[in-house]
Amino acid sequence: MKMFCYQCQETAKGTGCTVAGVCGKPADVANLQDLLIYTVKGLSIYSSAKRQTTKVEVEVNRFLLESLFTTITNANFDKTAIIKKIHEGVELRDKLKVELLSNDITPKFYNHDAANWLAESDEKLEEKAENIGVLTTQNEDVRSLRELIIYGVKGMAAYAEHAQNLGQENIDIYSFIEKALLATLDDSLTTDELVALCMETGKHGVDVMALLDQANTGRYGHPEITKVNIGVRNNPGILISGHDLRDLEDLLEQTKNTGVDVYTHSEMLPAHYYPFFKKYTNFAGNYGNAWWKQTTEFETFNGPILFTTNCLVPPLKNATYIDRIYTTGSAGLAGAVHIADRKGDTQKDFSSIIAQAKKCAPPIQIETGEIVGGFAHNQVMALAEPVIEAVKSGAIRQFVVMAGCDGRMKNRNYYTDFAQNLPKDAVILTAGCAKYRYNKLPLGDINGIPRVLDAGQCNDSYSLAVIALKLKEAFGLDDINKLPITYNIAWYEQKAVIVLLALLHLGVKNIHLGPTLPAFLSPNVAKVLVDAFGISGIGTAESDIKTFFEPATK
Ligand code: FSO
Ligand code: SF4
Repeated sequence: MKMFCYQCQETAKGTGCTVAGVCGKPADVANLQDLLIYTVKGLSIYSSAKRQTTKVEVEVNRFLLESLFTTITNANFDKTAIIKKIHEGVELRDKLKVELLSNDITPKFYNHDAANWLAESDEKLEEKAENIGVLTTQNEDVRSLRELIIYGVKGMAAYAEHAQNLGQENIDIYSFIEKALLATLDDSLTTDELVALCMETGKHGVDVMALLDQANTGRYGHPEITKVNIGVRNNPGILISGHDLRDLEDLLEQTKNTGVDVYTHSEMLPAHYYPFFKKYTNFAGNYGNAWWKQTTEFETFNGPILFTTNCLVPPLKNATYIDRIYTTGSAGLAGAVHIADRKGDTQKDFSSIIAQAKKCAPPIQIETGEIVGGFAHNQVMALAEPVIEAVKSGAIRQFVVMAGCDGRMKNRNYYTDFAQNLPKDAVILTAGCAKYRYNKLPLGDINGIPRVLDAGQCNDSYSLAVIALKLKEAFGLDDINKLPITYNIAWYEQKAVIVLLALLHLGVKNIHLGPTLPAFLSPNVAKVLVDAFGISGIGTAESDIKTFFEPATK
């Protein structure tokens, strides 16, 4: 076994990647990512102790988030960048250690290896990386719960980083991340205590998504119903992917009047729904589909592609676009140019991307038409009256939340079949890249309300929760589960884990999770989730539609 990773839905054989990642992550990078997590745990030993009495340095907070985000599936494949981060983390840890110990503060776990190991050389570092991974926790239930917490915290860090980039912070999120990471070093915790911590992770998941929602809408306005063009224009273009809206803002500012158009890919599509970005006349539309189709879509795009976050797929051997890939923030790929972070509140410098774009041919058209979206909480609530009326009159029988992620596996055709065959009086609520499985189908509308309501990116699942809570109020119900809403969620990586934990925290029951249940759930932990929350997997589209709609047809 060269590595062990089972953090995403596409993990090898549904049990774990042990030789190389199905995602393209080589064993050495996987092990170094484990060591980066270990480094953040070591840093947290000191930063959490300091945080109890005083403010912690901005660079420590930034490091916490960036490092966790860097290890999310499909974010960073650059070994050199990860090694650099580990050194940076050990240095930050040792600085805090000297400071605290000189003030006679000896934090809990100060004698743990994570608090003291030394990164003597890159070679030693790789050796170390092989010995601190997931499997060092022997008990499979404890391991399962520890990893569930870590993956939740990774998702939390991703959302907190986007908010941080927009100048919004919540110190409680940093404290909780540290607490959660330290809990995974604590052999005295019982499985019950770890389950409780998973639920607490969900609570902070709600908080971080609320924070990001506030940061996004505060700066860019509330998403509104928008038609997004999926064809192309005649100018050269830059394709921007990932989730970071601040990066998009900088790029649009710098491409203004340059003759270069900007297109969104995958999870950047919902940026079109924000009023702020509509003033950019070179913001041309959305090109392509969900992340995993990039290996063909980047060939025909012709221009540079900027990754602000995951999901990045390492280009295939015969790919022609590697020299057109740029990464920034937590994203990284060996061989691609990495655009440095902004200093303070200044813009990032995207001039090299724009210069390359000018020399490229315009994108080749692969689709024509429009997608409609922008149904985040504010917009849906503006339509509350007709929506409530449609439910009361029976025109809308049920909502189905189909938020989450898309992925490569063939069995995800289930979601297209499911959407296509839903009864005509059902409306889909969605967020995240899962929508690409059905957002171009002619599903029509009910009394003018589209049958696919897209709230935005995966973090905008928060919007769906807000909508559910408001509908609960409007219908005078005492339980969110009494609403005519079914949850059929598709997951892929760790942001979906925090979204799931957040929904559980909000009391949502009977969520169907597919296309397969996480490999990191041990049978006992899975049983806890089934017993307490009624979580289940999926069947066939036909049988699930029958089950979901049975109570209403009886
Ligand atoms: Fe998708 Fe990738 Fe947004 Fe994820 S592009 S899979 S859950 O990064 O974060 O929905
Ligand atoms: Fe495997 Fe997923 Fe981990 Fe990649 S992220 S190594 S595919 S489990």
